[in-house]
Amino acid sequence: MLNLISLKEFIINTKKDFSYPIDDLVSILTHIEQAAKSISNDIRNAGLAEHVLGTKGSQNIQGEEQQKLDVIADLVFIKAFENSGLICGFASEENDDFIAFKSDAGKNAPYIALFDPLDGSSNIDVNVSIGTIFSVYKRISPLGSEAIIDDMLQEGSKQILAGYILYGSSTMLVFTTGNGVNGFTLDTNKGNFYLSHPNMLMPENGRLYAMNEGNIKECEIGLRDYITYCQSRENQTGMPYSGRYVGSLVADFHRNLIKGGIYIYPDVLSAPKGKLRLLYECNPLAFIAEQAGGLASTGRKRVLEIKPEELHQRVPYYVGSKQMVEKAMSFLKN
Ligand code: FDP
Repeated sequence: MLNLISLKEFIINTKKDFSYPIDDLVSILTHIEQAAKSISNDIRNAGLAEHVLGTKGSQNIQGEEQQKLDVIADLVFIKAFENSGLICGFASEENDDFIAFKSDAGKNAPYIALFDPLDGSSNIDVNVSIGTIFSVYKRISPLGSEAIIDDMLQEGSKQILAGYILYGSSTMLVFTTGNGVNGFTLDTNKGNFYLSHPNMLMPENGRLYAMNEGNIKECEIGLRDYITYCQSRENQTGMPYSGRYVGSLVADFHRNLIKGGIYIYPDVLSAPKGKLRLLYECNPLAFIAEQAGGLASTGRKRVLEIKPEELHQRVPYYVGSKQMVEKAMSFLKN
């Protein structure tokens, strides 16, 4: 039996790497861990419980149909944080506006959290991998007051913690605090996450590309040329790359993190600014990608440098192995 290191042991052992109070990091991750276990449990038993599968009959602010599990996961995270004394404000793609926790514990909390509670929700009902994406920032409003919109609209480069939970063939928690990336697997018998993927590094190059190619005719010419290059023998492997698209960003990202590859969601006619949300999806995974040696770009600009203008802002997204993202960018016209 391996000598397993639990999530908590790992954080305490590496506390020198975190520039904020270590107790805060342990507590925030413990809250996320507890919530993730509860959501993972709901997902694993989804087909057997009436309240879990299917649509909720409502839409989020972006006009997307909400699944029951989207709403359940959102509430689980809000509840986890509202009286934690750690998080003063919470925003997610499921709510129109951010939530400022109004209790004394909320007003005196030093951090804010941004969540995509359940990413890849169109895969929920068909038993395909889905995920949660999160990021944490230090608040900029004064302690003792309610969180404000400026707390939420910070550049991704200011994240102090970002990660995801992948509800795949096993449940994994992967995160960074700015000192590399580590992955933990949920031991369902013990109910704990243990270090399974230490110091994750994304291969510099790869032969997998992930994109919804149904949109290819609606993309700019440079991207069409890049996909043709991927499918040709002109690339560094001398063989066509393999197309792999789960349609759950977390799952596609995780595979590329381990095997090398690129994920692309460009601006298309039906989504002129791209589909993915800067705050809840692109920034956290960009932080992880860069910490693992990869890159994240809009195709023209480093994602982590964008100053957000609104909560639900979308951007085109190219993320993955460094050389693949650079190559894709070289095909795009300025
Ligand atoms: P979903 O709409 O199912 O929640 O941003 C969300 C996302 O999934 C990503 O996880 C996924 O990569 C992408 O959208 C899928 O979009 P398409 O169906 O347009 O390919």
